[in-house]
Amino acid sequence: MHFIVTGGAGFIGSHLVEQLLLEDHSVTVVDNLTTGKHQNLPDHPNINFIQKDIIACQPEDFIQPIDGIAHLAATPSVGESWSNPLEAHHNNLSAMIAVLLLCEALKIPKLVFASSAAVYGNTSQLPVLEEHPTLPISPYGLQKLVSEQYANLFAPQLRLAFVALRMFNVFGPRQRPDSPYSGVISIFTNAMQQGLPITIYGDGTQTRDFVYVKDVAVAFTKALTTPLPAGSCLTCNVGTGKGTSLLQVVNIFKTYFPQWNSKINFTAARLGDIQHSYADISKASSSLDFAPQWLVASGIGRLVESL
Ligand code: UD2
Repeated sequence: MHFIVTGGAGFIGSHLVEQLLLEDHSVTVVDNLTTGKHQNLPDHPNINFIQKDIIACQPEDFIQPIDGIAHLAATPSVGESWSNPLEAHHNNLSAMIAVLLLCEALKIPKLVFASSAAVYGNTSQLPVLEEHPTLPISPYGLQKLVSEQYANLFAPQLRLAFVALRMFNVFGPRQRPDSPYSGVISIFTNAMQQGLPITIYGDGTQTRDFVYVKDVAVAFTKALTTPLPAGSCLTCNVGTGKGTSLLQVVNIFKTYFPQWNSKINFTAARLGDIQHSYADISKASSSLDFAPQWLVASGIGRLVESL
């Protein structure tokens, strides 16, 4: 099959491209390389690379037929969505409308969207179910939520099968550690590698549903390839269904960096930080046959090996 992956040169997108190639599909990657990198992509005859903003793409840019599009291109940062909400709105929400128009023009039957647990905000009920209230607490979360709602509105009209994958805390190789809003695992990896101290906001007992990027790539691939009715909409959490505390994460890191003996600075919890979060993944399991294969420890091990 032939799929478009927007943001295909980014962290999660590039792993998805690898998975699709592994399953013998061909892939058109659209990426403006703002945060993505060309080196993230393998050299493969079945990749066609378009260096463009998805909003600037025209139907003529694509080779047809297209069996589905995975839309991951975004400003993937909560911090930037606060500091530059208009640009984030353009990249996160307007881009989704551009993708829907492309689906219409190119008669693409399937759209899989990279949504986020950020749509839930500070949910207090655990595990987090897709039916729980969505009360985003950042422009980023709001843009992801409204993107889902646009697609839910357009899908029946366009006879498009739409899947929103609400990702929890994704980690793995190629995640950028360079912003305070980067995932904690990429920040810790970077610090440990350089023998630098790490900072824990709060007491480290907070838990997150850390899901390895290879499992996420498989979830996207299943969403792209599982036959779903035209005009239908599906929303699924993507996580492991288990919470891991930061203290547990630090202990895992210590096994991979036994020589690391820098300080752990404990400081005040971040404003708005939630204490516990983990997903209910039964919907992804029943609808997409998704079953995470990677333990947090083995994922961190592979990440460290990749350095
Ligand atoms: C995740 C998303 C964020 C937003 C939010 C919505 C990631 C990477 N971040 O934030 O974009 O969607 O969910 O709920 O998926 N921490 C430290 N030390 C550090 C960095 C972080 O202690 O150097 C703590 C942080 O305060 C938090 C935990 O580690 O308690 C996880 O932080 P995170 O930024 O990786 O992820 P999260 O769930 O807060």
